[in-house]
Amino acid sequence: MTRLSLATLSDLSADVIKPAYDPARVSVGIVHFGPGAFHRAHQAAFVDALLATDPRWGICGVSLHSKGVRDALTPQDGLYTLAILDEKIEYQILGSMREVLVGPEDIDAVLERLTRPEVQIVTSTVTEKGYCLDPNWELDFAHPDIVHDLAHPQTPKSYIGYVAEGLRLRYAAGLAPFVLIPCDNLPKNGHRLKAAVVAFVAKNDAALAAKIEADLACPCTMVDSITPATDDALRERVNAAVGLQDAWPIQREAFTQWVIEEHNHDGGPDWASVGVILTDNVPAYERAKLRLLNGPHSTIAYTGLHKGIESVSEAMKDAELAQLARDLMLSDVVPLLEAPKGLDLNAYSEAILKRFRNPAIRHLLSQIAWDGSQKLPIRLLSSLSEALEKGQDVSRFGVPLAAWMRFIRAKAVAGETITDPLADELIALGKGLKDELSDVATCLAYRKVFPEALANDPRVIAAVEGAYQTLLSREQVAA
Ligand code: CS2
Repeated sequence: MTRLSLATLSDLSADVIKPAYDPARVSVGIVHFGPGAFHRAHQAAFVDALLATDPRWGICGVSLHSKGVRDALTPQDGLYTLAILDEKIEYQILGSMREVLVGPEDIDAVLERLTRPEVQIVTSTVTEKGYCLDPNWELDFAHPDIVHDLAHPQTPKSYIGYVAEGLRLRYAAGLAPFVLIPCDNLPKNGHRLKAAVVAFVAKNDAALAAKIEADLACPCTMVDSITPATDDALRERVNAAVGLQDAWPIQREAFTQWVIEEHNHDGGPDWASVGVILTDNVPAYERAKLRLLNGPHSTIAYTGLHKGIESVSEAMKDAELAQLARDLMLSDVVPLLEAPKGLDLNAYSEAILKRFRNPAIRHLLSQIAWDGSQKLPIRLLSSLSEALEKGQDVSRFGVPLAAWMRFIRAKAVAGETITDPLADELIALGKGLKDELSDVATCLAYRKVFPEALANDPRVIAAVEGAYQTLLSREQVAA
């Protein structure tokens, strides 16, 4: 089968949506760290729409660890297929990713891109752990990559190290800083990223840190689109539909949302023209999304895996899990939130539940279960703390927490590992559990996930113990 590329664009099946511009004439104006599935399905699609009228915003993707994206996309001239799998199925070729670099192999090239005058925006989807923050959301100076980058700032490994060195070089060249737009599911992502960069730079150069503090625009964002990882089934389906071979197509639902805090960027892209919401109230959107979508997502992931269920839409067919997700949203979380202007949180929750039921998408619970130590505090524990403050009943919050504890235990017993930056410690924790109620205290004492005040609250202990007991009894029945 012929490979997708600029030269073969005209061989695509007739109903495939093609770029509305000539990708060869696009210049790179954005450097993006972490060109994984989410970025390529979400931000790269907004940029693709932008390129139809403004060719300055092509993306240079930078992978910090793996070569896979570069190796797949370079022979395709950066082109790939976005499969939109929903009530309507659509295949669209995106051309916004103009090149892909691999940090460890191309440090100089990455730094060169960051110091081009026409590169005005740096974005990231490096996941929660890529920001190298500690549990207080401050830069973790003990993180091995940060230790390395402070000692060798000109050959960075971390995202923070690249941004810091890029900014230093820009100031040295008399250029204005780029606008830095983080796109990860992290509350107040812009504020936290900027604080981390300033703290990093301050270690070596206080004057430069002060300049960055004063000049750098680093808006907060909320990003949303369900994007399951690519598998062979998707590759086969896409190749058959588009009529060319694509080594790394991407899939997502039709819904996509990007909210960016208003910020100064003279001559920047007209984001609003492609449907990006610019607002001064990102926190309200971000809290609603993290707690009403991601919190229930993680809840369904751990409870669903415990029941032997594989995907979100299957889990939503399980009456108990569907009810759990709905009750958590509508009864426990909605009362804690302030709605962004014009958004009805009950309708928003119902729309999320409908997205979870989307039968055209197979979103694996095992994928959502990745990085639980990073996700649970953001998605669930923040709501739990506020529910405690308000004196709300917190028993339902015990269910995902207990299920996560059993997930770790199951992996440890099976001799498997988990995808989590704290995997080794968590597997050791799992091995030490005894399959009895005392496990709850052992897990709640794990300070990298559970803050002391929360872990010692009798209402939390009771909620988690109650849920844990139920899971243990089910396992006994199943055995
Ligand atoms: C999911 C998210 O994998 C996960 O943890 O909860 O990737 C989720 O699908 C997106 O945030 C939706 O916008």
